Amino acid sequence: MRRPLTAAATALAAIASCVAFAAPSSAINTYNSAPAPERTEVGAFVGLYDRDGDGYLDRLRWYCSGTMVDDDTYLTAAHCTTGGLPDDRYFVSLEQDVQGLLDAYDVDHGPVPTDPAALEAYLETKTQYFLDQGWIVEGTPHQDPDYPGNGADSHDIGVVDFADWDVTPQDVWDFIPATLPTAGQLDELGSRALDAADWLTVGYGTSEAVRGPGGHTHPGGGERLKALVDFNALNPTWVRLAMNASRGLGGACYGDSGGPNFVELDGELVLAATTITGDAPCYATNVAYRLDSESARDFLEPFVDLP
Ligand SMILES: [Ca+2]
Ligand SMILES: [Ca+2]
Ligand SMILES: [Ca+2]
Repeated sequence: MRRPLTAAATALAAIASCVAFAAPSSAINTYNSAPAPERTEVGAFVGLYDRDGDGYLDRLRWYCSGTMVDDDTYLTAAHCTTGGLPDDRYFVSLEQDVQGLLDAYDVDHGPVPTDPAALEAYLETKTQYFLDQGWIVEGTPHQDPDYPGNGADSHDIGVVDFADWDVTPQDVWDFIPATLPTAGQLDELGSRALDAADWLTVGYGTSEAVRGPGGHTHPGGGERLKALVDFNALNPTWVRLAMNASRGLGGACYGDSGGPNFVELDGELVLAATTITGDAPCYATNVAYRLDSESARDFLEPFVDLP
């Protein structure tokens, strides 16, 4: 257990590693996964940011996942909302293939400039085009003030809020916000019922590790995919989910951070926990932050009506 599912210490470091690895194609793991066009409440977290800190914005890309939990609040991870610089801007896209849209723009409007000032101007024009097309909506990031917490509770929870913006995701896309759990709901259900239930992980992240001449890479990402996972264990703030290919399961990888892990209860999907970390090559385990805990609910309460 080691990897925040964007990557290391800050969102910017995480973004950087994603950029280095990403190439257009699919997301989540390649095994036992499928596109999820019906999961219209799940979106990509997109940033326009200064990756190298030279004062010029130099990247426009997705780097985490998340879920609309009401009309104007997108739930994600704190390690996705923190670490930016003052001029960075934050967006959510509920489009199915975000990477495809980003790539298509460059085909039509490129080549992408390399000079820092020209690149910043290009990316600002690209961002405005995406806003005008209704492919992204700009919002304000917030995170649990106790993040990064400690071993007992990482407090790795954040939101992008649109309450103070003229345009919200509900103005742009049709979606039904995800259902959050009630207080302590996973404890009340217990491990036996949780193991009997179906679990689904969704996100825009990269594929599992692929061996290459330079070591492991994680290709893909930027497209909304889903995969079945299986309940493994519950502790006070985490749900551990199995994602072994040999068991017919899929799973989450880099860029799926903040994305939903749904448990199906009485035919309804409940957003039980958000993807945070797992095993480095993305073959075995997804470790997700519980949303029915007191601390998660304390953080969410100002942003959304809790069940
Ligand atoms: Ca820069
Ligand atoms: Ca099971
Ligand atoms: Ca709200």
